[in-house]
Amino acid sequence: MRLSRYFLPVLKENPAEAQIVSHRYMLRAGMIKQQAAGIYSWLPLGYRVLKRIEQIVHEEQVRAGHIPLLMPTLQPADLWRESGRYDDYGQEMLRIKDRQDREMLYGPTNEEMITDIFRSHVNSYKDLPMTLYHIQWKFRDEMRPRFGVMRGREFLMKDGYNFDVDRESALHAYNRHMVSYLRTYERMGLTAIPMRADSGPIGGDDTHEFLVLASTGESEVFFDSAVTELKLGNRDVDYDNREQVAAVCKEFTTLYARTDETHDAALFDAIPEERRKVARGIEVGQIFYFGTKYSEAMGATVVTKEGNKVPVEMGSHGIGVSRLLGAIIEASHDDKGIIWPEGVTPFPVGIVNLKQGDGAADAACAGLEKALLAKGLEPLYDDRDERAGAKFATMDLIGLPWRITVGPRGLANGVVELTSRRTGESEEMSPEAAVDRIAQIYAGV
Ligand code: 5CA
Repeated sequence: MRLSRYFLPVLKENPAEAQIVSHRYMLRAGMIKQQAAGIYSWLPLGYRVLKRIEQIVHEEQVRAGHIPLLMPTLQPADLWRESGRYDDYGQEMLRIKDRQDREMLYGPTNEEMITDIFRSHVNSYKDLPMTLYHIQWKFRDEMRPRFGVMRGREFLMKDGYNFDVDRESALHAYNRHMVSYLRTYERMGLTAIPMRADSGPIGGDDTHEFLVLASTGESEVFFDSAVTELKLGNRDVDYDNREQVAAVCKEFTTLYARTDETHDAALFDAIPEERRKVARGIEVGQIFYFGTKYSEAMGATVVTKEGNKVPVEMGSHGIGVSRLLGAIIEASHDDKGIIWPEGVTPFPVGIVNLKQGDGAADAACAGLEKALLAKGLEPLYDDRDERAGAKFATMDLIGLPWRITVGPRGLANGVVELTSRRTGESEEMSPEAAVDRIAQIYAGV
């Protein structure tokens, strides 16, 4: 993509309405535009990151054996009357009437609708286990939408729902989600700690929230600092192997880590003092096991192997897809701008032409662009007729992890400069070597 032809409306000034760094940088980097309180347009750069995050979420859900589908944003009120949540949900639910005076709502979550789909088509243990998920816009009329996409009213969520014949299988589905989430967040360059939490309006006994530590987080959290050292890494997890999946969950949930809702001072005080941490965190996901809460209310049953008709066991599992952009920026930035982890960056590399209009520099940039594209890596090429300083400032603000700088002086010696956004370190090399290095870096992402 050439910057002269792109739509990247960067702002020079800090927007007054942004109180936290991620919101400020998302506005300044031209990623989003507010259309109403808590409702945003996703401008091209923001949209690219959103799609990257969605892609990672999809890949890890499919890897865990979960099946994508798509449910609508608008739902009939009658479904929610069946579960009793139409009245319980209160003012957070946006209620709408269509021209026939039928009561509808903009879905804040989809337990009722997925249970309806299930009961219409499935009735035997032979079709289980089954986990269906979608990535779809939700609406919650939050009392205080704030911090940009972090607490929106309209926001993108991945929500998945497991259906199992018995409690043990449903707990395996819960564990499977936990492991798939750990992998998902790690691929985005995040450490998200599963913490025992409260189930709120979704209901159920077992629930964990995934928290990214950040001083601007909305939740107060209490944990053993050793929990931040745990990494899933590249280990090969067989999602059908219940013991193996349970062992990973045990590893990640044994050390003390809780939100303020479930905090237990006595247990916390038992941790060695130097490892006892109180901090703030951003909730980027939550998993729930609630058994037969919805299936009983809505008549979703299956016939077991023994021939008994039982309500199906369920849980639901959410990832805050749009919120993740804010969380990643909170965790990865400096005073010049965003620093995208390679896994989610909108473009893998930027090319800065120091002397637009210089024959050799223009040709070298075009050559780099072509060579990178041939390797499936689309660069953002700053081909504007601007000062070098302005070009560097834009690249630093939008946070591409790598930059190739091309100028007549270097080219006279056969070299360009490759710079890491994170460390600021630069290295001179031939254009071919720079392309190979970038390809190598992204081969493992
Ligand atoms: N049905 C369940 C799981 S599928 C559910 O709705 N869970 S939730 O309420 O915890 O939401 C899932 C995730 O969506 C949260 O962990 C959070 O990351 C994100 N989320 C919730 N509310 C908002 C909001 N107002 N703005 C942005 N993201 C949000």
